[in-house]
Amino acid sequence: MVNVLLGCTGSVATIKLPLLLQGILDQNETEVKVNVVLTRRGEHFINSLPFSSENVKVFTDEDEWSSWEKRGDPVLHIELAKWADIFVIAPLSANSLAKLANGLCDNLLTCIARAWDQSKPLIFCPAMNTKMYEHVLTKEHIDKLLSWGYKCIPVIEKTLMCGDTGLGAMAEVDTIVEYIKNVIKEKKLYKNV
Ligand code: PCO
Repeated sequence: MVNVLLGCTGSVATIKLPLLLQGILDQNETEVKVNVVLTRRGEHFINSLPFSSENVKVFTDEDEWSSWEKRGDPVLHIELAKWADIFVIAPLSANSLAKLANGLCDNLLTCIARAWDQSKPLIFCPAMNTKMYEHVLTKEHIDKLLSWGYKCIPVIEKTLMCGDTGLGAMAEVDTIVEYIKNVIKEKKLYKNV
C-alpha cells in the first residue's frame, strides 16, 4: 500500500485533476490510496468532486480549521504530512511555487509542504503563463526546491488557456503518472531491502 498526497493549486491546469487521479489509481501492481489537497484557488477549477471514494479523499483549507477545536485534536496538515509516502504537487502555480521556495505556509497545502519530511519524495509540476515562467524568479524558485532534493517534472510548450503559446503548460498527465509509478516502484524496492 502506498499513500499518495496529490496537491493542486491555483493554475488552470488543475482542470486535469480527474485524469491525473484516474491515472494514479489505475496502476494495478500496488494498491494506492490518494488524498487530494486543493488550495482555495485550486478549488475554483473543480466543479464537483465526483471522485471521492474509499481510496480517495479530498481536503480543502476549510477542513484544516473545522477539524481542530481544542487541545488534543489532530492538526490536519501534520496528520497528512505524516500519512503520505509521496507528495505530488500538480499543478504548482507561480504563486504557490514562490511560497514554497520562501517557506511560507498560509494554507493547508503549503503547511503540509513546510512540515514535509524531506527524506520522502516530493514531486512538483509547475504550470503558469509563459511570461511568468520566463521571469527570472521562476528558475530561482525551482532551483531552490531542487536543492532540497525535490523533483521537478518540467513544463512543456503549448498554446495556453490565455491564448499565448510557449513554455508554461503542465507536463502531460501520462508523463506525471509514469513518473509517480516509477517512484512507487523504487519505494517498494527500498522497503523490501
Ligand atoms: C495560462 N496559464 C495556463 C497554465 C498552464 N496551462 C496548462 C495547459 C492546460 C490545458 O492543456 C490548462 C492543462 O494549458 O497547463 O495555461 C495563462 S495565464
